[in-house]
Amino acid sequence: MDGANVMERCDALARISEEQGFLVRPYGSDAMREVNETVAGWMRGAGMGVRTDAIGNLIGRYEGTGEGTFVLGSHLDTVRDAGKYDGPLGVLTALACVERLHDRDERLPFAVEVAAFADEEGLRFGTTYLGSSHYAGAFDAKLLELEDRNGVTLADAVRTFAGDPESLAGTNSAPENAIGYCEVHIEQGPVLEERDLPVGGVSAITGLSRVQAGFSGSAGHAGTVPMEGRKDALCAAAELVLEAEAAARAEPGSVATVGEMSVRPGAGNVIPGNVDLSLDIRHGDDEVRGRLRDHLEGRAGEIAEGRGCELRWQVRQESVAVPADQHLVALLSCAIEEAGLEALRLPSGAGHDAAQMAVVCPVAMLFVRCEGGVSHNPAESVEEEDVAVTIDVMDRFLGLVADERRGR
Ligand code: HGY
Ligand code: MN
Ligand code: MN
Repeated sequence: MDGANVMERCDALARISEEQGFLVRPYGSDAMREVNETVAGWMRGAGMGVRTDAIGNLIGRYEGTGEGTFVLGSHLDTVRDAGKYDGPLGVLTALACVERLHDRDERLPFAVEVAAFADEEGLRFGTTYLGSSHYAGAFDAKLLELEDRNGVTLADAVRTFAGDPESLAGTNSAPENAIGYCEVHIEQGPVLEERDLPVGGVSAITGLSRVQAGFSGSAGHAGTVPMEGRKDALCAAAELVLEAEAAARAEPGSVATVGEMSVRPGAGNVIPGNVDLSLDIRHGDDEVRGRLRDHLEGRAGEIAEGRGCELRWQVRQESVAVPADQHLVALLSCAIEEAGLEALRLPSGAGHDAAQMAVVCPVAMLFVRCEGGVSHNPAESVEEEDVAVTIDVMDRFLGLVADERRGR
């Protein structure tokens, strides 16, 4: 299994989309079902046992000779108009490592599981880490009542796609004896390209808050209602968008993004009466992120009041910043150096399932250079030789973990 095969498989999965013309694979979609079936076939071909859990994560297991399980993986869901590699590259390079073991007829002193998580991006329900939160035993039952844009609850989506939603909280599908998790992921940033390095170890994963905000004002005739006294919900939302940008610019290391907005009733000659918008707030320090979130909630209230609108503010989900496990990162750095490369460590501004997996075991991540740092965009691209290096480093990394388990 080499870089070319992984690239071909990324191409194959990228052709499985819920909509024509661009790549989008939301939780619970037919496209997700189809990629799970496709990857399950590849897992079986690598001598793995395959199962899916109650939220729809696909899990392949390659037995070892001793106690314990090392988990690799990433997610198979995507954002809207996605690239080919965010998620699938991590699952497929993990599978490539198992295929190498299988081809060598080698068994490690622990089992290897490849977890292909069913929802990390949260495109459908505005949450994040849904799949890995159940796998790791941290699923929040309150999320079950969240509705997608068609009014379908997460509970119903789980029931249709995978299993019993009531069974998700308080249970996990991870192996009892997980000894560690390591996720390969495109960097989604410019650092490795700037340093001319194919891979790098991740030092920490940012914390993030996902908020659903909304303003309701008064819809009205665009031609007859004077500017004075309007309760224009879109102007209120626009003020908050710029406020979020200004506040994040003023707070070093923070980012704030409004990625989604819906305007109702949505007619050119009607003053918008109702607007919903998403707000994504991140920082490596949870305290700073909390202060920024609360500041923006306060400003949103002032904006609403000043414009005679009502404010809706719902924190959909938050995840704390997670440092990588120092020992695992040290082993990963050894593997990178054994491959003849500088072992750079860099923080992740993106969230990853590894942040959720830290609930259940020590975690590490290996970033792969991606062109221009571009991601969440169909222009996302990686070099085949960087993928080959990635598989080689991960193969070495598993060997180092195995040597440790054997007491070498
Ligand atoms: O939003 C993120 O950071 C990740 O792509 N889910
Ligand atoms: Mn991702
Ligand atoms: Mn992503």
